[in-house]
Amino acid sequence: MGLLARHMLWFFHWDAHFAAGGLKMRRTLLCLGIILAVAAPNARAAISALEAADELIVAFKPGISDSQQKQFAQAQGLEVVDSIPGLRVLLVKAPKGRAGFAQFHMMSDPKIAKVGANVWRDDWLNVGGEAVDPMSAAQQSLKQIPAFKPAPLKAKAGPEADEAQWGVKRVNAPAAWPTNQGNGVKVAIIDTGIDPTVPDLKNRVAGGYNAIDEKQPWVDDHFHGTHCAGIVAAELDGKGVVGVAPKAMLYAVKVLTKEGSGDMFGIMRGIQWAGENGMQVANMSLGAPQAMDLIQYALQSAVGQGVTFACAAGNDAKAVNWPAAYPECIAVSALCPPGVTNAKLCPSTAEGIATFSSRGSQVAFIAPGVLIPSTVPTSNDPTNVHAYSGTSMATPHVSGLAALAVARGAQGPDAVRAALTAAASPLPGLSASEQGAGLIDAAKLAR
Ligand SMILES: [Ca+2]
Repeated sequence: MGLLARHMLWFFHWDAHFAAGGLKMRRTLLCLGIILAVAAPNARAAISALEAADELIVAFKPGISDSQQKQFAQAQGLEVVDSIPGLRVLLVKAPKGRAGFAQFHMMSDPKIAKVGANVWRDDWLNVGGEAVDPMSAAQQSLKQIPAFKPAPLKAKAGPEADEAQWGVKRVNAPAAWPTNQGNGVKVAIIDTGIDPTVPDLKNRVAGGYNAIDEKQPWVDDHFHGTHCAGIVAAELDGKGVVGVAPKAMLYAVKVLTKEGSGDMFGIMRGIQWAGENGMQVANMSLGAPQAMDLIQYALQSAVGQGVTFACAAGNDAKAVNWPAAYPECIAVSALCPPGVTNAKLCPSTAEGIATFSSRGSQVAFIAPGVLIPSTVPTSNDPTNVHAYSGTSMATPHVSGLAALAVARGAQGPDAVRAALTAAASPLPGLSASEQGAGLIDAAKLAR
């Protein structure tokens, strides 16, 4: 396979339904699969699969100037399509059928740090056909969980009790809020964008960037990024939902299209943007079950610039996916709600890891990831709140907790990871590969 190695990016959740007779699950699988760039919304996406395979990402070593990079590419017969100057990365196109040769030739060149295919992946979407029940029914079911006693609210009890969802309560975020709400911490959501018109997000979204096409808006035209954003920092206002760090500032870094598709170059450019623009935390609820060295290359740069990355472990119930498996990421597995049983997702009443959650030695923490209500665009749910399940939903809990750690004074990814580890405790009955250091208690991140 070599150059044409087929990676699979996942991006994966379940849509929760509470039918009159009981809990029903609709499984929604979004998987960015084999290269098939069909009906995609931008120019690069519109190119054919064969042409996509001819795109290469070339990372140059330090000291090679922009003009030297371009001269080098042209000398190889490569057309420069785009660039990430801060990373010394060019996106180039090889003549048809010549990409493999060009890659092989450049790999041994002393000017080159890394070179690889710019793999574009389309998703495929497998959605069940049931109508969505009102969210109030879901809320009601969650309130009836017998084994779960939420932490007492120390401030503004009342509206918050309904606003704080089970995941936010399970990490004890309300106990931190009287002294720490993540005030002003910059959190990038590297995803499908964020819908800033959602009431719970409109004062929380401070900006954004479209890494797929810099001239296009970063507004979410899917829902996944908006859902992750709400788990981090939805407004504490007595309405809708509330995030773990409700005074953090959100930045939408759009690297995936309205279909949930994306290419390696766009994801790298989004990561680099986070580093160059002072993001303190970045949420990456996306990944693939194969290593992606070029994405790690971008992560290393951004981590060096002070960004803490929380990354979803994956939803294939197997080994931890990438980039979560890289040491630059804090990998997060998905926790079931206590007392809720579901044959597919959470077969035991004992609090445990979700069946779908990937696991392994790289898992740093476990966080709530089943039946997580959060913000969505009106097009997804007219109430602007909907429940989904996945390590995609677990990860933003940890991003929010990381924002609390930053607000409390942790500076840089190592300090943030240490603060989160100190605030975590293992859950009984779960192995280290399932939960890492365990569940983080936000009360220990209070100021
Ligand atoms: Ca709210």
